[in-house]
Amino acid sequence: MGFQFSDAHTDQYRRDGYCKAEGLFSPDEVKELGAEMDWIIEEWWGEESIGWRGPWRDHYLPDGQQRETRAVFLGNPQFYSAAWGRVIYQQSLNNCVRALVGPAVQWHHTILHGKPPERGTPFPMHQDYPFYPHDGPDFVDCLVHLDDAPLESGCLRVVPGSHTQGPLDHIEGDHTRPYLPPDQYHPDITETVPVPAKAGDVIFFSYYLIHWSDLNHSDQWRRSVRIGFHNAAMLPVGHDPQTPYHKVMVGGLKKRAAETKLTYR
Ligand SMILES: O=C(O)CCC(=O)C(=O)O
Repeated sequence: MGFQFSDAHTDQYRRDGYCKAEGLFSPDEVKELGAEMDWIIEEWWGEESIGWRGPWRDHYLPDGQQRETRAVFLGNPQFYSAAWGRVIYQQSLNNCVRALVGPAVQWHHTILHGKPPERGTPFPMHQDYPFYPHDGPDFVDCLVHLDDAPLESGCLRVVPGSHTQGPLDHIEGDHTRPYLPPDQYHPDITETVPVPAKAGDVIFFSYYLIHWSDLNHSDQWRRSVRIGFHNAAMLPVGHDPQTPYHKVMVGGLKKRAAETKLTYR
């Protein structure tokens, strides 16, 4: 029968902006996906990264350690592994996503955030909205855990209910990844709730939810993969309505809005 999403999950998502589906991926699925992700990293990933760049590092890391963090970010694993392609259509994941954002759903992105042991990068407080702004609220990020993510591994931390504020002003620019102004939003002054997880768990969160995560202090990797989906009626902000928006449908049918009809040329 597989994993069942309950009303309690959807109620929490609407109220708090997030919920966790425990064991949504079986141990066998996690094993296959984890092994294929490791293969992709080994085969394709070449660049040592410190993680997100920007002045936020001065506010989240001790003196002298601002550039000592490490991260593996890898986008679009479905370009290299069929198992990762199948994930975006996986029935139990799909059922949850449709319960949260509606029956017609488009896949938007898949990206690995790998935090190595001891110095896996933190993420500053932010919403995901400024990274991929769309014209509505029904955009859900799904954090698929390939490893256990206890507190000390730098698990996700959230501000419950913060999604109701909609998009907030972030510090943005060529010099930084978007982050919330630390004089208003910072772990020292803003109460957050940790959401530890086990391998196979998926945390669903609204792209309006304020969240962050700390350094990985543990001696284990913390690999999680964020998969973004949105209601198919939503378009990226600034999109030319005459141009079709080609993103993969993973649930239901996409209605045509202002776009012109397709023509063979
Ligand atoms: O999983 C984490 O450590 C944080 C990830 C995050 O901030 C994001 O996916 O936007």
